[in-house]
Amino acid sequence: TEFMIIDNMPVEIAGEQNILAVIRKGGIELPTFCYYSELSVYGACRMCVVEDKWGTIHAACSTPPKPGMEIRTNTPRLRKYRKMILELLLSNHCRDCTTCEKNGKCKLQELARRFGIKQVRFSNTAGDADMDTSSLAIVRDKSKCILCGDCVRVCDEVQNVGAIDFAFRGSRMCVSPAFDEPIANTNCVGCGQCAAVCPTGAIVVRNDTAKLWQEISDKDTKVVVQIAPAVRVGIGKELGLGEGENVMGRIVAALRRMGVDEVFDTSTGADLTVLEEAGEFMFRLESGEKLPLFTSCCPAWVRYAELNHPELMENISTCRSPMQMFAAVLKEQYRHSHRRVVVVAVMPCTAKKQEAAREEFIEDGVRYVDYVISTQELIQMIKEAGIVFAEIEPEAVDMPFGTTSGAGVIFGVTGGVTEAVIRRISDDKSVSSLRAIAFTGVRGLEGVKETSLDFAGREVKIAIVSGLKNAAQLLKKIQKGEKQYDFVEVMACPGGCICGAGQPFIGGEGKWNRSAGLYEADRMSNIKRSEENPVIMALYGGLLKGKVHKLLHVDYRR
Ligand code: HC1
Ligand code: SF4
Repeated sequence: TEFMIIDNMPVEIAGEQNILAVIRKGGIELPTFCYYSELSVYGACRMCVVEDKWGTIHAACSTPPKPGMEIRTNTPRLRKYRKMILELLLSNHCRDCTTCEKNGKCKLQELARRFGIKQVRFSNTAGDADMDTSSLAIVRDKSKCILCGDCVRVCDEVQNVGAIDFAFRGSRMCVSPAFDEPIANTNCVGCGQCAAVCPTGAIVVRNDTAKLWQEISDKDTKVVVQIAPAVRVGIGKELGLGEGENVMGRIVAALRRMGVDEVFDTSTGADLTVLEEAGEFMFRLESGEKLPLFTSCCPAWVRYAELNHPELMENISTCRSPMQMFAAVLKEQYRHSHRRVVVVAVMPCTAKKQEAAREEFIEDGVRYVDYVISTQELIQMIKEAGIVFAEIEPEAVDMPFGTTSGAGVIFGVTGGVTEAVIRRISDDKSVSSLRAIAFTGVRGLEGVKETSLDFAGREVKIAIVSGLKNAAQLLKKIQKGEKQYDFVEVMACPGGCICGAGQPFIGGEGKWNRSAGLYEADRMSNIKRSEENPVIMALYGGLLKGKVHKLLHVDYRR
């Protein structure tokens, strides 16, 4: 084993790319604005500077570890240097912290507090707010940007979109879409990953909570809420519980206290999606047409395909996303309600806000999904209402759509849709077959997975990708003929919905807890297969009769 010395303590080097990673492993929370292990190293913010034994200063993020290296992370010089950087950043940054969307979660605010910045020695050159509110998913304010470039790199390196980049030089430098267009007019897909990594309030998730409070307080409005699979394992940590803990029952209870009228689980909608998508898949396998079939539940992926691969649109499943299927069912169910009915979706996702506003999902001027609230927004509402989440008693969702299957719940993690569809189409309905499916390679948070299965005497090939860059690379191989698949699951966010940009941000290992939380929910569910969910059968025999196409499918090519 090889070691380096960090603040007089030996720390093992185990393949880390830079000393920053070794230092953090050694238990020192070195500050940075621009470092994420998933992104390329930019080395712009200089907050992670350290000293070697000769007093030379290095940026830890871009210095490779060497055995025997001696590093100090906290010397008078380094403290002075970091304070200087923070003061320079603050001198050019608006300080309306109390009214900022990022208040309490801003890294600049956090580090200013941590390093005890009590005054800024430079004059304030911050301009006025410079807002771009054109997107339904994200809001940009250039005046809060510290030029760390995290958003630029995630959009390009992880999502292969490149909607934003650095523009101008020197003091005019900023991050902007090409030609300073509003972001909504670009190829942005609304995935929100830029907001997830932004350390300040320069890019945030759009906040729609005020409108929802308004609806809740309106006595003539019936507020019906559906909760996405991934939310239950993403919300707990910030409300005093464990990362990845399934707190669905508490969410339901909290929403009721807030005053909503009915609460349901989007996993029920996912069960509908499984039946429709599996049916569509079997039909295409038989006809041999429009293969591979691409999944359609992720709206950022659908948008990406529309913008970059119009030729693939006929391969994308015609199934509406579970959120939209369920919303259509709910609107149909309450069609004759004497009160105005609004459907609210609590989602781990920012792109769902855009999906809800698509013209395909508006009928007679009314949306199927009236409001999409991110997990983070729900956290804010719970806090605003003064609900002590960790102490609230869990409650069950409402009837008549109160049952879900484990297959529907695992939609929230990459590979979940595929596993649910395989459960549906495999002939062997035994418990051992169920277990075997879990070990075919569908599980795990890797960005690209492959599996195959026997169906009606032929080998069916499947790919599962998350992160649009991974999707783009796979598409290239498919189009070049290097790879051939029958079914491809795509989720825009790396890891799937559990890592959606509407969730509290987790870098690193926490996502495994969220994934484990959903698989545990599946294990604990006494219905494993979507077709065994009694609600679904009742729907096909009742409300959906003659309306399956109208309520559950969509043609994105209109
Ligand atoms: Fe998802 Fe889906 S799984 S897209 O990741 O298919 O957002 O959680 O709700 O619609 O069910 C998100 C999650 C979610 C849909 C389902
Ligand atoms: Fe890029 Fe996604 Fe941000 Fe749009 S929302 S700018 S696609 S990272």
